[in-house]
Amino acid sequence: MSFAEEFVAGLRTRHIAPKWFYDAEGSRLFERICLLPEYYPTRTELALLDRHAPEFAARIGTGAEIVEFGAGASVKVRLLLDALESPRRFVPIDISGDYLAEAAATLRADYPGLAVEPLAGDFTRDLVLPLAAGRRIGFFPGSSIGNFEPEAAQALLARFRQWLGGGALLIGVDLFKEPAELHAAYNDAQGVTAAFNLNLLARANRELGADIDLGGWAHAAFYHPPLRRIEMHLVSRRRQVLQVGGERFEFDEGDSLHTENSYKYGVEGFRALARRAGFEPGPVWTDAARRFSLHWLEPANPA
Ligand code: AVJ
Repeated sequence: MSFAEEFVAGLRTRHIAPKWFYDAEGSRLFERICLLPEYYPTRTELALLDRHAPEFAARIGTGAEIVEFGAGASVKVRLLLDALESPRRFVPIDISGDYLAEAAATLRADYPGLAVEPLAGDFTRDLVLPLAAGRRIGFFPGSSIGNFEPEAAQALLARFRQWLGGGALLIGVDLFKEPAELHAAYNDAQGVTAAFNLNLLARANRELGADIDLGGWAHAAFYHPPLRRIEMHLVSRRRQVLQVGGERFEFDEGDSLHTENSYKYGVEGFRALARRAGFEPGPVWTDAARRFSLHWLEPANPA
């Protein structure tokens, strides 16, 4: 489904998938989130990638192909690429095509020997990957896996396992921690996360000719302990009617649009999920404060 179709359907169900945050503007806002003092995941994961790069390189081996799911600006993969011995090809996959092309051009300039073959598309749908060039290793950093309900996360991992055809997956997973610390990460003082959330409505104005007053909506993000997830919503500040795609949608004051879930895991809980998806979990790397984890997953029955 297109953004137009899913946005209209989402106004009906009051639930829109977070992948629609990432138009070029949303991708730029997300890059700003990654630099926020409150948003610990990016900083923590980068430090882990940096510290353990030689170990990852040894596991990945020479002449490998890296496939990154949801590559964005392809910043993190550089730490891997820098440590690898003659990587053959890098295939960044992202839903934001414009953004992806920009990032690929920069990468090509910085890694002259590397074949960079971006693939614009939705990795939760049927996407056709090129034939592997060398041992294929999946890279799924940032805890984007947290955007999926645990069952969908398991199905997605199982699909990655098939795409990797015997190769391993290096995946970043955000961990449980104090609710206050989680809350701060999604309610930053500068309001960048709020702007990122509201960009969904701005995007509808830009792309769908909607005329939504952004001032009529508030950012809400909170940790929900029973489901172990951060939820993000857009909350209507007043009674209002949205007109999109020839349809009318009424919102009362306090009505919400659910825009994102971000599940948090324990190390063992995530390894159990990976096993259910057909992986044999290998080593796990975490920071001293156990804020974030990187997992090495091998297929349980390699092809
Ligand atoms: C890209 C899904 C990992 O859940 O932390 C950041 C997205 N949303 N701030 C996350 C996000 C609000 C992010 N992921």
